[in-house]
Amino acid sequence: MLEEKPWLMSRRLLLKVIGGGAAWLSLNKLTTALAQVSSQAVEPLPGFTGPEANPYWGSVGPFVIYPQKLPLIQLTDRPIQLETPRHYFLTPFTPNAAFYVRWHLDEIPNAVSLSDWRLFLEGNVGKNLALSMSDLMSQFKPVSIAAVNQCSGNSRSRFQPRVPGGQWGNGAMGNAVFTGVRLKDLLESAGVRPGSSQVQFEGLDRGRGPEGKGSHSYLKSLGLSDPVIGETIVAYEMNGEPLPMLNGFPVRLVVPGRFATYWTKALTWIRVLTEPDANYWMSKAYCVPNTLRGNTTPKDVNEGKVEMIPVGTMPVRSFIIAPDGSGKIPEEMPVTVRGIAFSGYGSVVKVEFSWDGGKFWNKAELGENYGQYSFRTWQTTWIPKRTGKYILAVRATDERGNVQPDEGVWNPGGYLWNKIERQEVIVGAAK
Ligand SMILES: Nc1nc2c(c(=O)[nH]1)N[C@H]1C(S)=C(S)[C@@H](COP(=O)(O)O)O[C@H]1N2
Ligand SMILES: [Mo]
Repeated sequence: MLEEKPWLMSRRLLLKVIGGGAAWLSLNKLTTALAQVSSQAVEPLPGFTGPEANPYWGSVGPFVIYPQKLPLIQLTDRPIQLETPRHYFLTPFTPNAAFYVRWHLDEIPNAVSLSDWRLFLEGNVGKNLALSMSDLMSQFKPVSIAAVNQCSGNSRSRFQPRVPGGQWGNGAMGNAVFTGVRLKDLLESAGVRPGSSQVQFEGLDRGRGPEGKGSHSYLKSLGLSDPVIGETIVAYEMNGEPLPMLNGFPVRLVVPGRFATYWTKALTWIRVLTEPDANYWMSKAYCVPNTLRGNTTPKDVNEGKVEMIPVGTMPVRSFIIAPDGSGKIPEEMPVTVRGIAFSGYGSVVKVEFSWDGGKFWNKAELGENYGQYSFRTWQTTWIPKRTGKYILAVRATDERGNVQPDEGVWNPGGYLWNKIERQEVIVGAAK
C-alpha cells in the first residue's frame, strides 16, 4: 500500500477544491512565486541611520495606509508624518491621496461636522465673525491658485552632521490647485483695527507638543504688512475635492511661496494681534539663521553667535524623477529624463540637465506654466553613448535669477535644503 504523504493529500485536496490539472499547474507556479516573494521579503530594508547622509531619493520607512490615503512612507506615527513616494512627482499636480502628511501634535481631528464647525475671526477687529462653510462659500468670491506645499524640513536627511527631526527624503512636498477665499477679504469683512501687527492662525489639533515646551496648540502668524497676506487664501478645496482630513479638512491656509509651516490645517481661529507673536512655534521652532541661505555651523550655534529668524520663502529647487536608477538603461537608447522644479521667489524660467555630474549643462524643455507658485515639469532626451555609470544632475533658475547652488546648507533645524540633485544611473550593453 502506498504511504500517504501529507503533501500528496493536500495536493489531492487542492485538486478537488480547484478542479483540474490546469489549476494545479497555476497553483504550482503560484507557490513558486510566493516562495520568491517571501525570500525577497526577508532581506532587510536598506537603512540610513548611521552618521552618513541618507543616499536615497526618499525617506526609508514602511509603507502605511491611512484613511483617504494611498500607501505612503511612514516617518513617525505620533504625530503622523508620511512622505510621498517619488513616482507621484511625474505629474505637475500631486494626487490628494498621495499628498504627504505632517502634524506636530497627536490629537488631530478625525471628523469635523460642518453643521457645527465655524471659522472664527477675532482679536483686534471691528466685529468678531463666526462663518459657517456655506457663509465662506457664498459670501466671498472663490479664487484658485496652484501652489507648492513643502515642509521646511524637506530633505533633512541630507544634513551633515545629522540634525534631529523627521528624517525626510525629498517627498515632503506636493503641488495642488487650492480653491477658497482670500484672507484679505475675510480680514476686511471683520475690519482690522489700528494698532494691529500680525494675524495668528490656529487649527483644531491639540496635544502636548515637544516635551517641556508648553505648546498645546500649533500657532503660526504672518505680519499684516507682509505682501504675502494679499495672496494667502483659506482653502476648502484641493485639486477640486474637499481636503483630505489629514491635509486639513475642512479648511487650511495656503501661503503661496512660503514653507508649509504657515499653511495651518483644520484652520478654525484667525486672530488679529497687536503684539508680535512670540509663541513657541514662531520664536523657537521653524527658525533659521539670519545668514545667506540660512547657512551656519554647529560651532557658531554652540558659541551663541547665530541670530535666528522665522523661516520664510522657499528657495529654488528641481528634481529628477525619472529615470530613478532602479533599472539598467540600454546603450544608445533615447531616454526621456523628467522631473519638476519650483521656487517661492518666482516662476522657474530655466532648468538645465547634466549627464556628467554637473560639468556640462544643457537646457531642458519646460512643461506648462500653471502660475509662479506651482511645480513646473521639465523634460529632456538623453542618449547615452557608452556603457557605464553616469551621474545625472538638474539645476533650476527662477525669474529673479536665483540658481540652485552645488553646496548644501547646515542649520540646527534642518531647513532650506536646495542643493543640486543628482541621480546615478547604469547604462548597459543593448544586447
Ligand atoms: N493645524 C496644523 N497645521 C499645520 C501643521 C500642524 O501641525 N497643525 N503643520 C504644518 C507643517 S510644518 C507642515 S510641513 C504642513 C504639512 O501639510 P500637509 O500635512 O498637508 O502636507 O502643515 C502645516 N500646517
Ligand atoms: Mo513642516
